[in-house]
Amino acid sequence: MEKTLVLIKPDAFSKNHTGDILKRYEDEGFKICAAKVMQMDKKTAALHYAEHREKSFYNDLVEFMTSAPLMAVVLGGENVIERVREINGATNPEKAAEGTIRKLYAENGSKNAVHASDSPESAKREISIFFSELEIF
Ligand code: FUP
Repeated sequence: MEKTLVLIKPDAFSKNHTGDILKRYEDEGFKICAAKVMQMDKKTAALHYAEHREKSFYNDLVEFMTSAPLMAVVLGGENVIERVREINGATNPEKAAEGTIRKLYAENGSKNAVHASDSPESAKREISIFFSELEIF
């Protein structure tokens, strides 16, 4: 079964949108294969966002992602990587399609409610940052 990593980011998690967001994924038929509430440390955030290290928004991004608890989730199902990114919507909520999670819950292009892996390679790498094999069902 294809798997992807979703993060329900500190903005959405602190505003109690987690249940609504998980319901959207479950309603699409995707399975929750792993889940945990955690607060990312700087090291974990640096690993997860390694590809953005040189970007102007990197320090603010790490600051935000480590500022408060979030939920890390592994979702499984057919075409889950592509489908979850469609359900989440564009990075910037102003550009996100109606009904997408980011349109509904994101504050802006940084505090944007959710993360989802963008390719099979990213999914494998990102899942291994947050979960051990034994924690994934
Ligand atoms: P996405 O794949 O939609 O999560 O977006 P990116 O990989 O391009 O960006 C990852 C994260 O960096 C975003 F979720 C939020 C943050 N970001 C900013 O804070 N400012 C930007 O201009 C672009 C991205």
